[in-house]
Amino acid sequence: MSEDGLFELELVQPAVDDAGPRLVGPGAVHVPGWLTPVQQRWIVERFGEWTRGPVPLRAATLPGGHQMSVRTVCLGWHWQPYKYTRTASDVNGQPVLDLPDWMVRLGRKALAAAYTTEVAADPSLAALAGDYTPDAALVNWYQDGAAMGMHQDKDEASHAPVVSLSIGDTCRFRFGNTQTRTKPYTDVLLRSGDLFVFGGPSRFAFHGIPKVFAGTAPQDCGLEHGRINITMRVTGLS
Ligand code: MD3
Ligand code: FE
Repeated sequence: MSEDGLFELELVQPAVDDAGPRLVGPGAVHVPGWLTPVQQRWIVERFGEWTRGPVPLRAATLPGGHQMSVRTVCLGWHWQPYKYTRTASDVNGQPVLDLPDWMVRLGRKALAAAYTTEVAADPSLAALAGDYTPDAALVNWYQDGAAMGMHQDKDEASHAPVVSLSIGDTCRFRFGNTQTRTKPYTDVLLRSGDLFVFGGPSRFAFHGIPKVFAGTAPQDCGLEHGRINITMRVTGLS
């Protein structure tokens, strides 16, 4: 069976060992189903508010002129290829929304959860969770075949972990290595409610979203179609 076929089979019939937390790389922890359906629906409502402005959801244009298929709204700091700014100078010049306190607290809980799971028990990393203070979040919206190519996130001056939350359609997430955008990599299905934390040596690994499986969002997540991904970051800027 093709790789695509295998993944699509897994969508309807998840592997039994798919439910627990998993260490995907050093410092990279996948915690399936971390957000409850109630939390997911509440975040989807906030997403509706964020997209009302002052900066709209937008597809960033890369330096070569290529427009990304993923659309993004930012909190705390506005990301544009390849820097963080306080105003959306590449969109409409408006100031970026604040990063809400609840998201900082959620980020701390996420880090503590990921680094205390049995697979990833790392007391030194877990101890840092209380001090974790993300100051930027990129909120990505995937619709109609949107995908994200392999890249590294290195516009941040800090090496602090990135916290990622998924809501809506299931996607294939490709977690690579720090040296090249090609193999070796590990493919992981990310479903609605999943948490992924990227710290330590995994912080600067190449990664991407080769595919979103349309129509796989669970009934109770608050989205009928499409996928939201929130990534919290510490920019290290001031
Ligand atoms: C590993 N987002 O916004 S989340 C991004 O699903 C981004 O929208 C994808 O890659 C998405 O930059 C993947 C997982 C993720 C996010 C940030 C990372 C993995 C990461 C930063 C460093 C290493
Ligand atoms: Fe990224």
